[in-house]
Amino acid sequence: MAIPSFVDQVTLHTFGGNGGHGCASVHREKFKPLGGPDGGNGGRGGSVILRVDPDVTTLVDYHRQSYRRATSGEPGRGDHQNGSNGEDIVLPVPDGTVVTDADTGERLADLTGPDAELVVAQGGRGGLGNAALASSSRKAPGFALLGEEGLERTVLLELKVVADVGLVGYPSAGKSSLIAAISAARPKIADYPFTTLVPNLGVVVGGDVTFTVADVPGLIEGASEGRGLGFDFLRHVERCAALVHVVDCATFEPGRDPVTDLAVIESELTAHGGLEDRPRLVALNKVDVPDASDLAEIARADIEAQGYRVFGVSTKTGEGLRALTYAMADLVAQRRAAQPAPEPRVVLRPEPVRRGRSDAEFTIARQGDLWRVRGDKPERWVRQTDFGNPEAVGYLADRLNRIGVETKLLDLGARAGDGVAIGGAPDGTGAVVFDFAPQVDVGAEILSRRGEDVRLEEPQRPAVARRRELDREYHEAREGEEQDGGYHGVRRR
Ligand SMILES: Nc1nc2c(ncn2[C@@H]2O[C@H](COP(=O)(O)OP(=O)(O)OP(=O)(O)O)[C@@H](O)[C@H]2O)c(=O)[nH]1
Ligand SMILES: [Mg+2]
Repeated sequence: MAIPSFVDQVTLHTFGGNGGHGCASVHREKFKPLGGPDGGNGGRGGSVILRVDPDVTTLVDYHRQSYRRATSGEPGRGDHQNGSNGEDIVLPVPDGTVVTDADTGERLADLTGPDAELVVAQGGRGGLGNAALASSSRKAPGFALLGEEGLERTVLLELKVVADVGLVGYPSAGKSSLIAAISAARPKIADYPFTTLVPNLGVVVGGDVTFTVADVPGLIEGASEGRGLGFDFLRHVERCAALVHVVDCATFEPGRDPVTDLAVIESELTAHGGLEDRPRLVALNKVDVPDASDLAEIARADIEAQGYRVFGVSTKTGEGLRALTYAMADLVAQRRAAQPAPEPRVVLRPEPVRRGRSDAEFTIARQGDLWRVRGDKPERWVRQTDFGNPEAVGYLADRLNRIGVETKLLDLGARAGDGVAIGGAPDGTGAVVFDFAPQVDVGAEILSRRGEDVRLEEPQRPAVARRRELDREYHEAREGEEQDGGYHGVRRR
């Protein structure tokens, strides 16, 4: 299939850049062996941004190239050098582009107005280097935070032309001719059907109202079932304040006359739906042709009886165009008065909802045999952790404790050794699972000292290991005695 030159619906895959990792480094200088941590921060990943550009009228670029990736941030380096940020990529889109999340179906934005923009795929944050992680209690961190991955999002872009008045009618009724006659637009006009393949837009001045008019490709009976060019193009008149039926009074096609044509187009509009409340005008066109003028006069009474305002016009001679233009301007002005223009939204950033207050920073729920911790912070912290580095894991534990995850788990009845899952998809896949090893006092039972994490201990020195083993045997033996007064001996691994 040939590549089309106009596309008004496209699926776009976007990838934010990854954040650069922080760097763990120690300053080195002659005669200063302990120069302190000097690892720089990673740069943030670039974002993919959609921005309205009035010069762009089609989504065809994204049809040709539907994967767009922003660059990643650079990692930090020693000597306090921060990594550079990844570059954002800004994708120009036409005014009136509606953006929907392809996975959830959520409407993300309706981009109207110049420079309206949407950050579709946010780049990841860079990780802090060990210089930034140093504090009075942690003077020389031997770890840095990882950069976060950029967001990935697949979106459906849909162009809905932003026009005040929409022209509808049979092919060759003179819709494009009407736009050409009342505005400076110069759409293609020809005497064969389906000359117009993409909507044309024109700016019209009627009295003191300036408004835009769009036509859509011609409709025929059965367009809703896909005949002709179909009726999908009607989405381009969905935003219009008013519709104008352009009716051809000079056609010799059998079975066609203004009243029937109008009824056919109306039933296509009904099949499309959502346009019922839009006021309509009827333009009986081509009255410069003598027979057409007669036919228009006969049809007028009938159509007016149906409640329409009717205008006999000729785009050739200009007859009736002034009255029609003023009537359009009136409808536009009424609509504008009824709905004050919404505040222009400039930057939209669909980000996960922030849970700001400290009591709502995380939630814990029992899921199967796991305790599932959810919350922006805990999930982000897990992503930033280099699990190959025990010190980094300890830092994570400290951060989680600081917001009270451990206390909450204990309150809920979690026991040492229970699985605790953080992050991952809503169904739990991809989460990081820990064994719960509380470090705070639980009654008289102290599992390990604060600042010490039994899970992370390196193989111990033989003497220490032997002492602990003896301790354990003793306690197990005592427990056995207390339970049933007997001595059960000691199981050995
Ligand atoms: N005599 C006469 N011819 C007209 C008038 N308006 C349009 N035409 C002719 O009708 C034909 C179709 O006009 P278009 O403006 O291309 O019609 P359209 O409704 O845009 O048609 P599609 O784009 O195919 O749907 C052209 O040959 C025009 O010159 C008019 O007022 N009088
Ligand atoms: Mg046309």
